[in-house]
Amino acid sequence: MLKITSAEFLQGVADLRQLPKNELKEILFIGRSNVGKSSLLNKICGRKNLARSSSTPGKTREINYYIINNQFYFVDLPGYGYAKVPEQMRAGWKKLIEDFLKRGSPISLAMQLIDSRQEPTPLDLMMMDWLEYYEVPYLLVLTKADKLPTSKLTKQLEAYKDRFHSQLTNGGCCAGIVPFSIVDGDGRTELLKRIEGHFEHSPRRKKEAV
Ligand SMILES: Nc1nc2c(ncn2[C@@H]2O[C@H](COP(=O)(O)OP(=O)(O)OP(=O)(O)O)[C@@H](O)[C@H]2O)c(=O)[nH]1
Ligand SMILES: [Mg+2]
Repeated sequence: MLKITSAEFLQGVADLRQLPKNELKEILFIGRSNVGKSSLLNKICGRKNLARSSSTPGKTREINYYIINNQFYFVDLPGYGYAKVPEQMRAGWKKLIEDFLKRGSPISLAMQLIDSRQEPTPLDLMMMDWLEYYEVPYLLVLTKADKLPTSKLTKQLEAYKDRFHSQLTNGGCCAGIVPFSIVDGDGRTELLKRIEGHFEHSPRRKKEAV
């Protein structure tokens, strides 16, 4: 299993011209505001305040690069779906994220986070469509799993598996669905194993937008 020995914030990117010069493999973290992205990053790195987590949604505005073990990047994408964000900013977000995904090869795996108590939002579904289109392997991570009783969590997992059956099979890009909780650490080992597994895959090819 992957062991994280060092994790440092490297830089925030608001424009793709600012991407780190040193191109290393990337693991992406994607999800709507407040879904628990920063908390998950901190938990899997075993750090308290690597990524700022807060109860105020919409804090993360840039693509944040963290360098892990001096070998690869964890990339925290800006949260979406925050109601108070002006329309112009929303359009900017879309372009930034789509251009980011288009780059192809460095992305090894994406974690698409969804609150385990909720259905995917239209923006979550759009994100998943992009990941499928750009052929990015991804995991659906159901966050805040501690907030559901075990029986409900099991049901929710089954519902997600049914709903995203075609993405999970037949050449779809979804590599699995993993419940996660920062409270009991559920899912941490699984994610570390999956990350390690995906580093061994060959790079993706670049694809043009339609
Ligand atoms: N109970 C519980 N609370 C969680 C969990 N993960 C995150 N939270 C809480 O959810 C809130 C939002 O978490 P963040 O990690 O800041 O969410 P984010 O997705 O980074 O949000 P933005 O950066 O604003 O987009 C915080 O109050 C966290 O403490 C979890 O697994 N269980
Ligand atoms: Mg955050």
